[in-house]
Amino acid sequence: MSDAAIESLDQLKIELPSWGFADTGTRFGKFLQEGAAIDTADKFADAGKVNEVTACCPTVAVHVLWDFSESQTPKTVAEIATENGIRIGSINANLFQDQKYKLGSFGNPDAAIRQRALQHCLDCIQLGQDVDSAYFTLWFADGTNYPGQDSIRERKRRFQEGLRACHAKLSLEQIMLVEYKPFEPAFYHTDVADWGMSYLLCKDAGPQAKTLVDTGHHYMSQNIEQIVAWLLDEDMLGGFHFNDRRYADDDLTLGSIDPYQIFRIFCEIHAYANECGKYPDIAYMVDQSHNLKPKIEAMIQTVTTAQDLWLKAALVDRDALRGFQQAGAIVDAENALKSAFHTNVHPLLSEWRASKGIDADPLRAYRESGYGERIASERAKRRKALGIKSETAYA
Ligand code: AFD
Ligand code: MN
Ligand code: MN
Repeated sequence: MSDAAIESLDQLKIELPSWGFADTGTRFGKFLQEGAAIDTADKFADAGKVNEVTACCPTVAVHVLWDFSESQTPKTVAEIATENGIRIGSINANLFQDQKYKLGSFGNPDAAIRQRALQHCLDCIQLGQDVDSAYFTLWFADGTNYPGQDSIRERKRRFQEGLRACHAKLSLEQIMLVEYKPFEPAFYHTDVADWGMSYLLCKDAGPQAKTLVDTGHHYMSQNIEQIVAWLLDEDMLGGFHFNDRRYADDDLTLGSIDPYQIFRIFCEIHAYANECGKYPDIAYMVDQSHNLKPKIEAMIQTVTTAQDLWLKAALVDRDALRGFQQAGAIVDAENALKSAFHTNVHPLLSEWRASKGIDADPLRAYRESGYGERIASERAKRRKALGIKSETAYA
């Protein structure tokens, strides 16, 4: 059982978000970190370091407006990633920052703005083809803030039109991920608010469109593993954005609030693999951008927590569980999960890490490398030389 569990860790390739290494913040401001990445090369270097100490993060997700500039060709950016031992993963469109998107992007009542948003997406899809990216990820901030502001049904149809046009541009190698989120920044209705809306829009767009489950994008009481199970069973689970939340979409590190929920989500993945004989081909991506924790340490913490919970879920005795379920032996069935969840998997993780030639404790290895101190000093000098001022709290 434990050999198979260790082997299954090779399935868990975790994509890192470029934006998680730069100074970001909440709508109330930013707390700047000296070691935060200044440019894309820094972000890729940091992602490369996390991959070096964890051996399970070969790709980095990029945000087109933040990671690509006129001065760099996509190929150049892809080469910078390769130089750091990683590859570009998902291409994330940015349909929420530009002033023109005030009333939405694909959902905007103005056809000219919808066309601009679509063109941005078509450019992103082309960019993905230029850098051999497998995933094109869409998250929409679209929605309304007041009853009566716009027609909910008309906006739905605008999204169907825009997503069909995106899907038509995809190469055979690309998958389009449509992420849902119940609210924020729209506060009356969000156009793609739950898994059902994403599922419907993806089915309508075409066979290469799948739903992206951001683990922070659910109301407090929602059963996320049930959503994952349904999407898996319909072959519509495109992947995850990993983070945690206590109240809303807080982008806290995975498992920091509710590790048992992530364990139960991973149980659905392992149960699927146990039944189908292979793991689903989905994207496991981190989506966090921390204000308080040191960014690289927070990323290592998220990745190692995901591996820990994945291994625990792999240890559930599924044959015994099926027997308990058939027999209606509820206590035994629940205990089959709980005993796996309470198993200390550090020895198994150490065995896997030894097989990859890395330290059993990635965070310790990172701290002992002195990388954090080096980049803090080097980037502080660069910020000064570039005249990058520390921003006010309400930037
Ligand atoms: C925000 C959004 C969403 C998106 C992420 C990266 O809520 O999760 O995936 O930014 O653009 O967290
Ligand atoms: Mn997300
Ligand atoms: Mn989010």
